Parts: sequence; structure tokens; C-alpha cells
Amino acid sequence: MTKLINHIGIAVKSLETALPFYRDVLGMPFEGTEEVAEQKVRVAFIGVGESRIELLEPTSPDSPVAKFLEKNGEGVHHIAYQVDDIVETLSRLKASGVRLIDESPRHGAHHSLIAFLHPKATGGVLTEICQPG
Ligand code: CMX
Repeated sequence: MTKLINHIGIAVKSLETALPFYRDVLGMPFEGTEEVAEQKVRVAFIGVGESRIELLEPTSPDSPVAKFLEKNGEGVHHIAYQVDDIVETLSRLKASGVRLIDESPRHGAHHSLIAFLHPKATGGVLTEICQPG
């Protein structure tokens, strides 16, 4: 299904506050920011080989990331596995009885297509599948 962790999403209250640790202290490559309106987040991309850390800052109080921060504070929010064909993967997961949050793909960062699986179906880890744009 997948050969790569596309990214790990980390919920933060503020990109400006969180970014210097990754960029300046750890010395990791900062690859820019993007607002993903559909998910109500602003994202900072930090390269790790072929994968990325994505810092997620909510842009609205009703963002899923705002709710997560309220309940848990800052920390790992989700893991995204890269797939070649998200529609085929979703239909296979659905046929296997996996509880899906998204039955069809949504728009993610970098023109990717993304869909989330419910953490209650994945051992407590919010899991994303992601087809690069
Ligand atoms: N990781 C693990 N578990 C999580 C979780 C997360 N990120 N977010 C919620 N949960 C758990 C909660 O702890 C809770 O468990 P309990 O019932 O045992 O307490 C349960 O899931 C329900 O959580 P909730 O706080 O009541 O929140 P909701 O059900 O309203 O929403 C979820 C949870 C996962 C369905 C929702 O956040 C969602 O649809 N997420 C997918 C979209 C998303 O997260 N987008 C932001 C990132 C976008 C991007 O990267 O581009």
C-alpha cells in the first residue's frame, strides 16, 4: 500500500513559536508555509529526507486542530502514509470495514489528495493517507 511516511503532523499553537526549534536548533530544512483552507490550518513544512514534519496551527476555533490543542495541548496529531492511488486505497479500506472519516479524498497541502481514518479504528493514531499532487 505505501512505501513512505509522507509526513507527521504536529499540532502547535503558533508556527512562529514552534518553528525556530526545528529550523534553528535542530537545523532542519524549512520548506515554507501554506494555508489549507479546507482543513482550517496553516502548515509549516520541515524536510526530513523524502518525508516531512508538518507543524499545524489552527486558523479557526472550529478547526480540528484547535479542538485537539484544547483537549491535549501541543503534540503529535497524525501520521500520513503516501499511496499511489487514494481512491483505490479508500475503497479497499472501506471494503475491509475500516472506519473512515473521509469516504472520498479532500484537498491537502501541495495540491495533494488526502483522507483520514478514524483513530478509534487505528489503535488511537489519527491516520491519513495521502496522494501527492
Ligand atoms: N489522535 C488520536 N486520537 C484523537 C485525535 C488525534 N489527533 N483527535 C481526536 N482523537 C480521539 C479523541 O481523544 C477522542 O477519544 P475519546 O472518545 O477516547 O476521548 C475521539 O478521538 C473523539 O475525539 P473528539 O475530541 O471528540 O473530536 P471529534 O470526534 O469531534 O473529532 C476527529 C476527532 C479525529 C474525527 C477529527 O479531528 C477529524 O475529523 N480529523 C481529521 C481532519 C483533521 O484532523 N484535519 C487537521 C489536519 C489537516 C492537515 O494535515 O492538512
